[in-house]
Amino acid sequence: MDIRNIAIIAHVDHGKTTLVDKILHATKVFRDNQDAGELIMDSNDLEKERGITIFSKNAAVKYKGVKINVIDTPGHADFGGEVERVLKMADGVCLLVDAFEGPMPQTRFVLQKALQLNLKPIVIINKVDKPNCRPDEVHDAIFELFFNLDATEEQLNFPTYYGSGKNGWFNDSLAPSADITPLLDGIIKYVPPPKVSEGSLQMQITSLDYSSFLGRIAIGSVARGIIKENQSIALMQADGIIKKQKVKELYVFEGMGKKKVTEVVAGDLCAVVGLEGFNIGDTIADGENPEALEVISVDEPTMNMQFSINNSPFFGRDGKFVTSRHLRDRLMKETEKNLALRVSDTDSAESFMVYGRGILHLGILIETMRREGYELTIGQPQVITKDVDGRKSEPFETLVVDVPQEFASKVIDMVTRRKGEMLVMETKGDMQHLEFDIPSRGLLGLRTQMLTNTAGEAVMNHRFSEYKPWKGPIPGRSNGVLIAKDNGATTGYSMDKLQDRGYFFVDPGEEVYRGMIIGESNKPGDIVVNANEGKKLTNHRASGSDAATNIQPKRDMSLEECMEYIQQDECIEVTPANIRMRKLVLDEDERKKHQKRMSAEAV
Ligand SMILES: Nc1nc2c(ncn2[C@@H]2O[C@H](COP(=O)(O)OP(=O)(O)OP(=O)(O)O)[C@@H](O)[C@H]2O)c(=O)[nH]1
Ligand SMILES: [Mg+2]
Repeated sequence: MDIRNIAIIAHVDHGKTTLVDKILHATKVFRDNQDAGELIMDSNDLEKERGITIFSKNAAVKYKGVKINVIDTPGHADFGGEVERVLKMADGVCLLVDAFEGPMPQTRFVLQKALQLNLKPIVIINKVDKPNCRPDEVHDAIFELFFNLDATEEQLNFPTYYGSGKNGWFNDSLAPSADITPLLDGIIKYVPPPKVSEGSLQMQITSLDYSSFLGRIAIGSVARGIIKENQSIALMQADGIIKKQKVKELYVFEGMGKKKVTEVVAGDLCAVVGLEGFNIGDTIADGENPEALEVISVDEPTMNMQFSINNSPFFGRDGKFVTSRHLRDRLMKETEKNLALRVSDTDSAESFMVYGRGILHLGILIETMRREGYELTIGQPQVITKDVDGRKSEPFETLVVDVPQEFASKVIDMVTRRKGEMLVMETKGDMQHLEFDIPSRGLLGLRTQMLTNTAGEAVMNHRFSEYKPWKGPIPGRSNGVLIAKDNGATTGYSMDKLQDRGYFFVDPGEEVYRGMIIGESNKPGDIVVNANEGKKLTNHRASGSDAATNIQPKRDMSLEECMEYIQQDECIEVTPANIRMRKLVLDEDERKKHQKRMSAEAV
């Protein structure tokens, strides 16, 4: 059978999943009367809600007698390692670039990986329906990017398609076509069929799927030979260990799902059920005569956070799973499928250290857990330092900010104070394009500050670059917080009186507890406030509703915003119904003693 294996790669939001959906539609994966809805490939609840792809996914279609395996990849930088791995299954890539934004940090990263693996690139300039888009300029910028990434002569001759995934067309010129068939023809024409070598079975596991019925499923492309149902194979691991195992079931990709088959021949992608204790990078080889493929590395975590049981006064109010045993089991289970995640025990039986690739990576895990009914407390995210050539080193990232001219100096000032160094400053129309090199620590909390200081106009993107020597202290949050003095419901009466001290994260009438963070002060330094006072004389009025109309609406903080907001002496209480920020030590006197001890130790 004629096969093409392609991965769709791009910066976040440049339209990968929309394109894959259009490919599924164009090749009639659905019956004509079947309404599949929008972005069917983003199938997970959180993906649908946030409109982003979190897990890479396989689909397969038939076009003009050719089977095209399509891999949709996530665009967010936290999942870059996953993209790198699944590229191992492809022979070509569709590099999508937004016709307005042009190449962004993640465009560079994914293209670099594709070029290194010598995959055939097809460039797609997407979203040409956008007003003010600049497809020709963007084409030049992409050429320059290829050039800077040391593309070969042949790679520099990349075919380019233009179009709009949203409007359902792609053509080899800017003239709109009726549909996306010009692009499908291009994929068959330019992407080479899979290279298969002669010899016995070899398949590298590059991705995994998880099913509650079948357990862990190994996914990869069969590089050599044939893999068969019930076959005895050798699972060859990175450390040289070879395990004899048996293939239980085999699947190939078809449409959006999988089809059970009895054998898969080299060149096709396949999913293997029945293997135990495998890891990404392991080779499935012939049982008699096993030969391993080159090991692939999985990206190391760059950030950690402490996960503990919920010990707030509201413990157990709305969660189903609240004990340290629940928490531990759930975290350990997660490491079976979440590859870049690590979990370790700590000195305390009630806390675990969780290591991940960034705020979004960890945030998604926490969000998933609270939806399943878990309660937990999470601490301030910390970057993971490493010893590199005898020096304490920390992760650095490339930060790109596009901002209207008038805010440029503010942005530079903000980033520089967080130990960022400016690398590029270019004018693009009436926007300023800035690039920085900044420690990952400096990025924590930057987004909110950036949006406040640029009237919401800044567009910022960043991705991990490398470990470099520790940059020294970086200033934390500049303003203090408003801390609740007592347990109870807040009242409009007292919140109204406190309005000139700052703004609130809670509404009047909301239940709070002593030591909980209920707002931000407009000055440095934390203040403990009484937000539960009732108006003395009017007892018969419902507390909470009085004077509420004059109070500024609360600032709603998402989980990720909270993660970037809290400082070292603070934590977040996460339950199925609530996300609350609080002080680690709830009692005011205890907290003062604790601070004194900490500062004494620091001297
Ligand atoms: N104007 C316009 N918008 C588009 C086009 N294609 C996609 N979009 C929109 O861009 C947004 C992101 O599209 P997705 O397909 O989810 O992008 P993605 O690259 O898969 O994003 P991630 O998976 O999060 O990296 C959605 O709101 C789409 O509707 C297009 O051709 N024109
Ligand atoms: Mg997507």
